[in-house]
Amino acid sequence: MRTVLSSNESVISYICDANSIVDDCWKSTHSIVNMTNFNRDEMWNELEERGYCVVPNVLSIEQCDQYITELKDWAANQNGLDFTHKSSLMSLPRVGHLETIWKIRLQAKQVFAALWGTDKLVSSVDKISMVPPPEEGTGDFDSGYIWLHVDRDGRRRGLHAVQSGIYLEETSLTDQCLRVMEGSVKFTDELFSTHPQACEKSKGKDHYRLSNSEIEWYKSKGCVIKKIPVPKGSMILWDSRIVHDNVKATFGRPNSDRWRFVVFACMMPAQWLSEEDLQIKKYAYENMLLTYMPCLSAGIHKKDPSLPEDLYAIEELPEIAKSKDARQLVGIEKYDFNDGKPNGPKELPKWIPE
Ligand SMILES: O=C(O)CCC(=O)C(=O)O
Repeated sequence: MRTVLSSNESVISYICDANSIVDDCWKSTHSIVNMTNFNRDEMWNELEERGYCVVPNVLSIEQCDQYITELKDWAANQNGLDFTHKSSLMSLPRVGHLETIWKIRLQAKQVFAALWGTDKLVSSVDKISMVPPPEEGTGDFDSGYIWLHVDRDGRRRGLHAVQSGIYLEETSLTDQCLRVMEGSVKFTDELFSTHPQACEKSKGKDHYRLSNSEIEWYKSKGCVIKKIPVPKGSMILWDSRIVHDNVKATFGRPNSDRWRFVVFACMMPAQWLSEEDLQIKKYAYENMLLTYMPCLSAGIHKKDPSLPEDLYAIEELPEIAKSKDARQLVGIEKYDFNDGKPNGPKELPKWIPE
């Protein structure tokens, strides 16, 4: 059964059927099965307690298969496309503007709308993860590489951003998974307050890679490292204070023909967008660049110098990226904040004083 999204002003609930999920290895590992009647409060409870939550059935199996076909067709026509990367994130210029990625991003908006209580949102146009089975050539299996990080400038305080991954393929524990330190969301402000060098290093970056001793520090707070397997068509939301990375497929895994397809999106209330953010987003859109924080100090991903100069995912913006809905999500088409519909939280998140 498909997810049914019903909305009234403040609460949107998810009704899902756990029987539609074939591989059941995820059932015992986290609380997704209890999330029939999933609603906004539940999402926030999970985000506050664990730092992440899993929303099943955002895309149907048929939609996922269609999008996978489109992405594989696109990839088959790219000369010199290299799928291997230490972090398995594809930062090919313009890749976030592929028509398929826009379709997925626009569908994911409903989940963020439920979360924030408004559909007036701005989004990142982020990297994607598209990883062929290492069994079929690259041999790029989990080798113990760890890149645990927070996507956070250490001067931020409290909740600022909720990130997400939209999964076109099922992911079980031996496939390439998101990995988190559960509960770490509660300690990241303290980490940066008590580790001034870490705070300094993270300044203006919204990305901070933890040292081994900082990982131990989170462990001493009771945070446990955990992989998050998910069913096909689901979405993982995470608070950017959570410590996370991803872990490649395990050698000898049962699903030896399984690809990884994840589209990343971070969406936040559009009324938090400043004039400065808007100028950054306009520049990024006009140049088809990849972005991360969509507001509250919007950020553009730097070009990966290891990529060939002339390799672009697409030549021109697809029509869908020029639609009103897409332009609103980018922030360059204004929402009507006086239409009587909810605008979401107004109060701006906090920063430490300069
Ligand atoms: O690939 C993943 O699941 C995690 C990606 C990640 O760490 C990020 O987007 O910050």
